[in-house]
Amino acid sequence: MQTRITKLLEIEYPVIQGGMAWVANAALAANVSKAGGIGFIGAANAPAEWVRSEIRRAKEITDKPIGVNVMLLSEHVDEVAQVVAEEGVKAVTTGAGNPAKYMKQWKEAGIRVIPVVASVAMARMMERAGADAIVAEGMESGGHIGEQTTMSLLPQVVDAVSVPEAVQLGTRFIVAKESTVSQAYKDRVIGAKDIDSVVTGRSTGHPVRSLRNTMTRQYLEMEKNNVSFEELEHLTLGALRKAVVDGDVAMGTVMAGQIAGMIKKEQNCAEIIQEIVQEAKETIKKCSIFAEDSCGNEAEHA
Ligand code: TUI
Repeated sequence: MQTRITKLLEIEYPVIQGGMAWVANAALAANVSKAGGIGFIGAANAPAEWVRSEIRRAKEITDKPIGVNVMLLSEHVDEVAQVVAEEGVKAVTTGAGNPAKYMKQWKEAGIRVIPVVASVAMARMMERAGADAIVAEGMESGGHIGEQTTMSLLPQVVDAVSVPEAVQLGTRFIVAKESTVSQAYKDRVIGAKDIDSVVTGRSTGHPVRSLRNTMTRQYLEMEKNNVSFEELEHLTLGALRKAVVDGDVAMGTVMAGQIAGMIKKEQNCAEIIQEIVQEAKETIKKCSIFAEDSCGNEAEHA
């Protein structure tokens, strides 16, 4: 299954694993890459030396290309950017900001730069700044989100830029067998219904999607009552770690996309990727049948 993305990243299948904070460590990233996609270590707010050691750990597990997701709001972002360039990875994805400042440094180190964007304007800006590809992320995603749905964002980004666009999965890989998140977190994702997905923080300008729990109920109530930014911050400080590491899914932040409602079981990274590829192949086959018009002639632009 060759696409511009598989060629760019020298991978087997066009499947990118989202660089989820606390979740996407060397074990998850390396196993996604081993299975033919490309795994990304989520640097999130971690210190640069943690990122260095995770890159090295991932390279011990697999020779396949791996990447790092750089979260641009991190206080360690300059050091993380440097470590990524020093250690050498196949690709960098970025989130929660504009990575233009690091583009030259990464490209000189031979790294493919793939900004994650939530708007057409940012996609255009990133192409001009030299991005090799773009991930368009809709507001159904877990974690820090923009305003557009994937359904409207993606075709507009496709029309606006000529660099390749990629499909990225996060939530599905949270429940991978190789994912080291707490069992309580995985169980919440697997048990989630459509309406369990909520967005907190709209009033602060940093909207975050997660699964409804005691914390989100308190948070939304506080937002309704115009409680100060500091008090809201206090409620969620360290809360993702609480859910991922300690398994506190009542007071922790259980970040997940709306797609959690469709995720029913734990699977190996290889099983997840094979299933997606199989379904994609079947869809492509169906599309090619529909590409013939009612007279059985092939459509011109099939
Ligand atoms: O970054 C993500 N998802 C994330 S980051 C994260 S850690 C965090 N938690 C709470 C608050 C802030 C960060 C958890 N999940 N996805 C990619 C993404 N990037 N979504 C939206 C954006 C984005 C937003 C604004 C990209 C660029 C942007 O530009 C702002 C600017 O600088 O103009």
